[in-house]
Amino acid sequence: MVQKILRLISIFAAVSAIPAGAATLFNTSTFDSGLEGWAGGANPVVIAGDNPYLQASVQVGSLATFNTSGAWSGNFETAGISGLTVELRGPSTNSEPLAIRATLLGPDTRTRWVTAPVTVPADGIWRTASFTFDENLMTRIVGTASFAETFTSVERVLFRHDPGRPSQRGDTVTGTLDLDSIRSVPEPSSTLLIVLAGGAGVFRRRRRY
Ligand SMILES: [Ca+2]
Repeated sequence: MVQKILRLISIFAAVSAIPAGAATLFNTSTFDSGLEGWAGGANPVVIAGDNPYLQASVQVGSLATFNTSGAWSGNFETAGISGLTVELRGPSTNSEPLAIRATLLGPDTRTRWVTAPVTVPADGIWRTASFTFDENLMTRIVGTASFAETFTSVERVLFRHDPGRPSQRGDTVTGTLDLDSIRSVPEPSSTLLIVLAGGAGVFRRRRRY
C-alpha cells in the first residue's frame, strides 16, 4: 500500500512539473496564508488553527464573499476551469439553513452568472460543495455580457446566500458561513487525487480544534 502511494505521489510530482499553463489551471484557497484575496461586505476573517478557514458573518445583511485576485479571475476558458469545489459549514448557531450560490462576474463588473444554490444546514458539519460553470446550469441575473464573454474574462468569483429565485443581492440574513479548500476543477492532478482519496482516504480533512 505504501509503495502504491509513493508511486502515485511520484506520478503526481511528474504531472505537476508539466508547465502548459499549469499555474492558471490550479487555483486553490486554503487560508494557510491569510485571506488570500477573499473580501466582501460580510467582512470575512481567517479563523486560525491547525487548518485555518474563512469565516463570513453578517447581522441582517447580505452574506457573501468574493475574490478579484489573479487566482480567481481572468480567462477561465483557456485555463480549462469547469467549476469549483469548496468546503462549507453552517454553524449550529445559525437560525436557518443557508443557500449558497457561486457567481461569476463579467468583464463589465456588472454581469452576473449564478449557479443553483447548495444547502448548508445549521449543524456545524463541514461538507464539500461542487459548482459547475456551465451556461445551461447558470442564470444571468443582471447585465448584458454573454456567458462566453463572462467566462473568458471573469472579474471575480463570489459566493452568496441566495435562496429561492436567484437575485442580484441575495436575501437578507443574520448568520455565519465558514469556507475552506476552494479549488478549481479540473486541476492537473484531479484524477490522481480522486484515486488517492477513493483508495485510502488520504485526503481526509485535518482535525480541527
Ligand atoms: Ca484551510
